[in-house]
Amino acid sequence: MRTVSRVVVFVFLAGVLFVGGKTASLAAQQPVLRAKADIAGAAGSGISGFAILIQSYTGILPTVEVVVRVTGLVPGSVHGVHIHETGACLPTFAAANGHFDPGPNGNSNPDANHPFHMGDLPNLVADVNGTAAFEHRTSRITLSPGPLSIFDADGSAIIVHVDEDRGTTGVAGGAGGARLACGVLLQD
Ligand SMILES: [Cu+2]
Repeated sequence: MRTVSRVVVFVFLAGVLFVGGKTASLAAQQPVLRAKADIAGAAGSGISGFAILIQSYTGILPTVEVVVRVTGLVPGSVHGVHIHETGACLPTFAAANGHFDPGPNGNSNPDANHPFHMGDLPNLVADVNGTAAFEHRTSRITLSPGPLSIFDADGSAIIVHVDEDRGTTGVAGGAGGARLACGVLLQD
């Protein structure tokens, strides 16, 4: 009986090592993809910043580290940030359209399906110097091709809002209201 248990344990461990090794080799084959955006407020606002996105893999699952940094904000202010569904900031920031949300709900209305859009991100909180930054890892988007890719036919942009994102559903302006700054996301 004891010998049988040892054999079972050995076979189990061998299986774990085999699967683990295969996972590691799959991850090694996946490219690390990068994207960036130069973020700017309206002319004369003094608001500027950047976003850097880096995709990596846990086994076969892609995740994206999103780093956002913005300066020129009112000290202590809080601002909603999202990936929006169109890669445009001109002629006005409205050109970026609604929140990036290819599915499964597929409703880019900022006041609906929030905060469950694929492009929803944490708030930026400005320090005493008016600088705000966050690092956030998400599995809601990819940089690589696929149904969650931010590089779809019309691209994507990152929007910083005037107000805090309160994470509400169905409340007008609850996702941060008017648009303070914008940056088109580009492959890096
Ligand atoms: Cu937004």
